[in-house]
Parts: sequence; structure tokens; C-alpha cells
Amino acid sequence: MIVCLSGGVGGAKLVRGLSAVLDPEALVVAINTGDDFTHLGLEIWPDFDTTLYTLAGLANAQQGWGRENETWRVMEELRARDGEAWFSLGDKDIALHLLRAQLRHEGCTATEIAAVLRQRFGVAAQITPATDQAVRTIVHTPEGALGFQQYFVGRRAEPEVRGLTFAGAEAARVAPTVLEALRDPALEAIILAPSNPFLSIEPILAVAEMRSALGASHAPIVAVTPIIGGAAVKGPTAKIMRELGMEISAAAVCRHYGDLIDGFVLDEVDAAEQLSIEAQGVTCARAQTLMLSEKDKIELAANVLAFARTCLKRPPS
Ligand code: FO1
Repeated sequence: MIVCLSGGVGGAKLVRGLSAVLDPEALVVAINTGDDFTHLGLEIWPDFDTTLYTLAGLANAQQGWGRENETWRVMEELRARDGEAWFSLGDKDIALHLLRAQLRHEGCTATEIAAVLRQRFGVAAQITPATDQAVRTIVHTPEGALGFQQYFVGRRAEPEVRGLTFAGAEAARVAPTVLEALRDPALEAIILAPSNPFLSIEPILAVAEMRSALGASHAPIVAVTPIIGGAAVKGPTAKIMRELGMEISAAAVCRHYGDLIDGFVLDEVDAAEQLSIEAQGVTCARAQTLMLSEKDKIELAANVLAFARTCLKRPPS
């Protein structure tokens, strides 16, 4: 059994690789809910939907969200009727949101909704929201506190990030499927995907008892670097790290995770940072972490698993 904490496009790519090398029942993916919000009365789950589409082979890879071959007739009409048009929902994407709305209307939990959507989209890997309760990333900027999508899409991630908080995290519980996997005696490793540590991984770790559930497990925790050659592969990770006063480096991400992790996968181009990572008491492996092709995703997943299975848990500090 492997548990992977993931969010965003980088995470979805590794999850696709993991789903190619692991049996579906041996992979549970706890997905970030911090980006989720209600829009036009519909529940939007960006990180879950991006991962679902990626695994179903329907993702608009170049855009990083939504579906390929999309049409926008609903948005055109919405705009014509002065509806909210700042957040684009494609016609086929809306079908997914309507399915989710119907399931929620029937009283399903987020975990139950995710299970139905996996089945409707033919996705076997157990991707599921990290929690069934609402946990929302709030971005604190000089303009005040912004909801995540307001910041990321509404303001194009321009405002300076002074801090991030995760509304609802204290009252939230680890989702049942995730908790069960973390307690599974067959659990081999826990992987932190190459996602934005602040926007994708932190909102998952903030869920009450998530850190204690991770710590209680005997399995090693291995993080895959989201920073390659001092730059983020995609999205505002580097800008946010800079605004939070952090060095834009793999070693800085490793330091950020602190004693939560036992192992770290560095990109080959950052080999010079290996010693400073090992000096943190973290076992370090190197791999090609840039995933441009399906082959890259599968190879990275295989390398990460091979490393994680040899990685020892650090002695309790
Ligand atoms: N990102 C944008 O930059 N503009 C959009 O209009 C937009 C719409 C959208 C609709 C559904 C969805 O699942 C994601 C969407 N995203 C959009 C991406 C989204 O803001 C990001 O995927 C994350 O929340 C950050 O990874």
C-alpha cells in the first residue's frame, strides 16, 4: 500500500505514473482541498478534478486544468447574462460539477462523491479528498485576506503573499480512506508529491490529526522536489517562496518539511544540494523529476517507489 499526498499539476503527473506501476487497490491519493470553493452554486474541486482528468486521459495538459477538446457555450451565455465569468467552466467540465452537485444533494460525503466519480470516469486509483470537511486556503495579502481562487485566478496570483491560513483545518478530520491506508499494516511508504509545499501539501498537513496519523505510521515519508534548478516547474511556488522569505531551492523545501520527512528526491540538476539535504538528517536520492512524457512519469514513479522502499524512518528526534 502506498499513500500519496498531492495537489496541482505536478502532483497529478506523479500520481499518473504511480497508477501505472501500482495495483489500484495499493494506491491511495489524499488530494488537497484548499483550492476548493463554491462557484455559481457548484462545488469546484480543482486539484481532485485535475487528477481525475489526468488519470482518465482527459486533462488539458497544456492548460494544467480542465479538459481537452472543451467548448464554452455555457460561459458565453453566462457572460451575456451578466453572470460571473471570471472563473471559466467548460461545458464538459460543468457536467462533472452537476454530477457532484446531484450526489451532494443526495447526501453523499466527499469521500462517497469521489468514489462515484472515479467509477464514472473509469479511474481505478483511489484518489480522494484528504478530508470530508471543508478546508479552504486563505491567502493573506496587502489587499487583505483572499480566497484561494480569488487570489490565483481573480488576481492572477499577483498580490504579495504575506501568509497562508487554512480555514476549517482544526475541525477537519482525515478522510476515512486515507486514515485506513495510513493504518494499513501493508503500508510501505508515504509520498509527498512534487506539488507546491504551501498551496498543495500544507493544507493537507493542516487537517487535524493528519500529522499525527503520518507520524504514527511505521512507513517512511518521502518528498519529491517541486523545485528544479532553483525554479518551480509550474505555478506560483517560487514567487510565494520568495514572498515568504524563503530560498528558492530544493534544500529549502526539504528544510520546510523539517522532521516530517525521512527521504527526499532531488532532481539530477541539483546534485550539488545533496550534501546539504543529507546534513538535515534526510536520506537523499536523485532522479529526473521533470515529467514531460508518460515515460517520464512512470520512470519517476518507479524510482521514487524503489527509493521509498529502501528508505528508513528517521529515529524519533
Ligand atoms: N485557472 C485559471 O487560471 N483560470 C480559470 O478560469 C480556471 C478555471 C478552472 C475551472 C475548474 C478547475 O478545476 C480549475 C480551474 N482553474 C482555472 C485552475 C485552478 O484555479 C487551479 O487548478 C488550482 O486551483 C491551482 O492548482
